[in-house]
Amino acid sequence: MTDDDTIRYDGPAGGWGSLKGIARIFGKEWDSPAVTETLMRQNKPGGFMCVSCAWTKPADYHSFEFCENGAKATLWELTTRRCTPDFFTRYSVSELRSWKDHDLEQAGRLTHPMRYDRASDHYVPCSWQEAFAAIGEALRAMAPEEAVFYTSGRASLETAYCYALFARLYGSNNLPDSSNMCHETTSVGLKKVIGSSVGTCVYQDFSSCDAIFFFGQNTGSNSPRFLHPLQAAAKRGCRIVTFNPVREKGLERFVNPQNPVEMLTGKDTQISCQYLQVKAGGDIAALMGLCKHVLAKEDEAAQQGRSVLDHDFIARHTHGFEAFAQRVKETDWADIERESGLARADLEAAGQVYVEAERVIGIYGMGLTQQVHGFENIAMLVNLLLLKGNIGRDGAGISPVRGHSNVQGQRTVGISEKPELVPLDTLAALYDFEPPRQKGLNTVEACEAILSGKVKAFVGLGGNFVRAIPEREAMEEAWRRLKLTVQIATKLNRSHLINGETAYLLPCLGRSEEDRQEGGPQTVTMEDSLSCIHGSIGKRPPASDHLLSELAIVAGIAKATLPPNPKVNWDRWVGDYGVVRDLIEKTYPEMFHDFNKRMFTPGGFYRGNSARERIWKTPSERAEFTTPDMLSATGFADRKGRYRLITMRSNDQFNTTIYGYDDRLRGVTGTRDVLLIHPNEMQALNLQRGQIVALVSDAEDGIERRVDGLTVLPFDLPIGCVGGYYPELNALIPLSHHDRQSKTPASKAVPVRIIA
Ligand SMILES: Nc1nc2c(c(=O)[nH]1)N[C@H]1C(S)=C(S)[C@@H](COP(=O)(O)OP(=O)(O)OC[C@H]3O[C@@H](n4cnc5c(=O)[nH]c(N)nc54)[C@H](O)[C@@H]3O)O[C@H]1N2
Ligand SMILES: Nc1nc2c(c(=O)[nH]1)N[C@H]1C(S)=C(S)[C@@H](COP(=O)(O)OP(=O)(O)OC[C@H]3O[C@@H](n4cnc5c(=O)[nH]c(N)nc54)[C@H](O)[C@@H]3O)O[C@H]1N2
Ligand SMILES: [Mo]
Repeated sequence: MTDDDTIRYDGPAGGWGSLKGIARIFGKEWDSPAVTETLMRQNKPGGFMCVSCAWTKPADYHSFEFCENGAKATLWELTTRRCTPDFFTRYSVSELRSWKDHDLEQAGRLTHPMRYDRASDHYVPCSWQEAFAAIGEALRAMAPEEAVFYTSGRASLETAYCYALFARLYGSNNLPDSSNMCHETTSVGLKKVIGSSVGTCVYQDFSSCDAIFFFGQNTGSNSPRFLHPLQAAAKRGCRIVTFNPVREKGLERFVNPQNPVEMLTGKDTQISCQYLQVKAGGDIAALMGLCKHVLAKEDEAAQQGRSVLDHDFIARHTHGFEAFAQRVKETDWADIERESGLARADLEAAGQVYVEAERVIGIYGMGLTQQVHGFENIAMLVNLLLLKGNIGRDGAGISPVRGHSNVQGQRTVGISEKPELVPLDTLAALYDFEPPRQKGLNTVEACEAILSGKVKAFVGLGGNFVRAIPEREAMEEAWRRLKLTVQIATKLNRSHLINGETAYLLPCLGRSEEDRQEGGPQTVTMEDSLSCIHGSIGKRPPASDHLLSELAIVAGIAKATLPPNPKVNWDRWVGDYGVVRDLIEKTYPEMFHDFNKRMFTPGGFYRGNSARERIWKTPSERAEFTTPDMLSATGFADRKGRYRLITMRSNDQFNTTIYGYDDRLRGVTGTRDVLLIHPNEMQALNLQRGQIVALVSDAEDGIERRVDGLTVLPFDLPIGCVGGYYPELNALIPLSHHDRQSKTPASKAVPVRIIA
């Protein structure tokens, strides 16, 4: 077999395929006036902000400022299907556990607050008051550190602020969030090396950069609107160099579905000028190779009295250069080639793009963050940028592409287990209480504490925690021992079917829906990946008359749990979210001044970033060069029969929400239970296309982890790497397999063996 036998998609990203992709899933629902009206308002000032990705919402928006996957996310929320009390009478919770993720959410929008009745194993309807009272009573009966308050990255700034405040008034910093499985490596890593936990780029930087170095982010599926500025950059000659084990369509070729000429002629734009299929976990080595080339060129230039490096920047703004340069020089090309899986000539060619470019942006996603040495991955990308002063000036910078639509913002307004990141003294003064000062639990620590029995209650503000985390089997078993589980959600998912002793499922409004309170229809706000804050107004009629807003649900639980406090007026806050925005402004005056006035600024208002101003909030007050002790980011040794499993997202999913069974842009159709592997590896293992195999964990910790029923498909991946889908394969990931610094689960290189 050869590369030619691999499955793939021959069209470009975007184009007609993206429109067909929507129509295939939603059929007639796609074509109703209500849907068209809602999509027209998506991502525009005065409209509502997409619930899909966190890519920025520019001021110069398109007439349809949405993409294939944004439309899918909106339609998924607007569905006409309803998951009513009748549904729960028909199916027991045990029965529902055998359903697929897709079918659970296809039951439609949740309509009533429900209580789990253990005796009958069914969910039964209850009143909001009953639910709040029972939750409050259970929380009051335990110590604050025994409860965990999880957030998935969709909830608004207003809700997130109130939720974090509630947890702290209750006495807990146990505020893990989806970011802990995602860009926590960024929050911890960038903070450490440049003193800012978020990216430094703004939208305009993409119009003036000369080169973009792109690591482990799948734009075509996960943030398709970002393809527009990338296409514009490529067209004006900006050179894009991509490092990814998978040849992702959007980073190769793109047809802009907003452009009638491109659509009719099928003319696509080549996005990447070089595409390097680095091994999973091979980026530290690849970046070492790039830096080695830059330093070699610097030596050559120095002999002619010129320089490649920005010596002035390095001297005035950085720390640790000498040690780093020494390490780069000592590192052998042979080791770099082996660990990255890339040829020296290719790395030198890519390094030359960096040498020649005046303004460079570094972009990355889960390919760098979800690794055991994820911190070193990010620190190496920062090292590369620092060599030529590519942080803190126009057209340059580091730009992590965030996941959920408000995941970055939630951290900004207090969702954090780390007390040092929260202005606790300000909160203490504003609300007249003594906030907890001890560190809370992040996602991995919360899982450990649930396994050990230290944690007794879990409240989930959105998300699908049990499905998204590693170590599925042990976690599901431990989950049942919890005293209280509360899930605030729009749609049914697997986490709602594994319940503690007392369990409630509380349905909330979606972002596209009108949120009418005492003070009239409400606005909510979110922060995008480029640190811009936007107002969002839902206009659709709510899916059911029994829904409450997320903020009202948080307030209901808080009131039932906490003693009265004259400084904390939940009813007033629920009645008018503008009051909550005033409180956010009082808590964070630098970022949120004139919050209510500025929230509809076209393109959002920028909350500022010290590193962009070259103010480095690190202990050395400089940007840090990091000298890593390893070239492989995997954290495990290679050996015969051991593969690096990449858990991937398809084009038909949003995290654990599965819209359909195709991954159009990769040529996978009709199933998600697959093992993707290079044809040469198949031959070596004597595997046939279509054969059914199992994967087992190869983590050497004595724990058996296994997933059966995977169909072998030949796929263009580096030797030694295999691919499959998240969340189906999460049972294979040990809880201990995470970034050493931030504890982000290392889902992009999991040690596995193939059982034929
Ligand atoms: N439609 C859609 N949009 C989404 C989501 C979704 O599920 N569906 N999820 C949202 C969320 S929460 C997030 S966090 C983002 C995720 O968006 P991304 O950051 O794009 O995450 P993934 O798709 O998991 O993987 C990213 C890429 O990393 C590559 N990769 C794997 N291992 C390595 C490696 O070792 N090195 C390098 N260089 N690359 C590697 C994979 O091939 C893949 O192309 O998207 C958000 N947007
Ligand atoms: N193996 C592996 N595991 C991973 C990853 C990976 O790449 N590989 N990625 C990780 C990443 S990056 C992330 S972010 C996590 C995702 O983890 P989560 O954020 O916990 O999961 P989601 O799938 O986004 O949550 C989907 C559910 O959210 C609820 N929901 C949808 N909209 C709303 C709303 O408006 N309000 C409320 N209250 N609920 C709503 C619905 O009930 C839906 O079922 O998974 C992580 N897990
Ligand atoms: Mo994420």
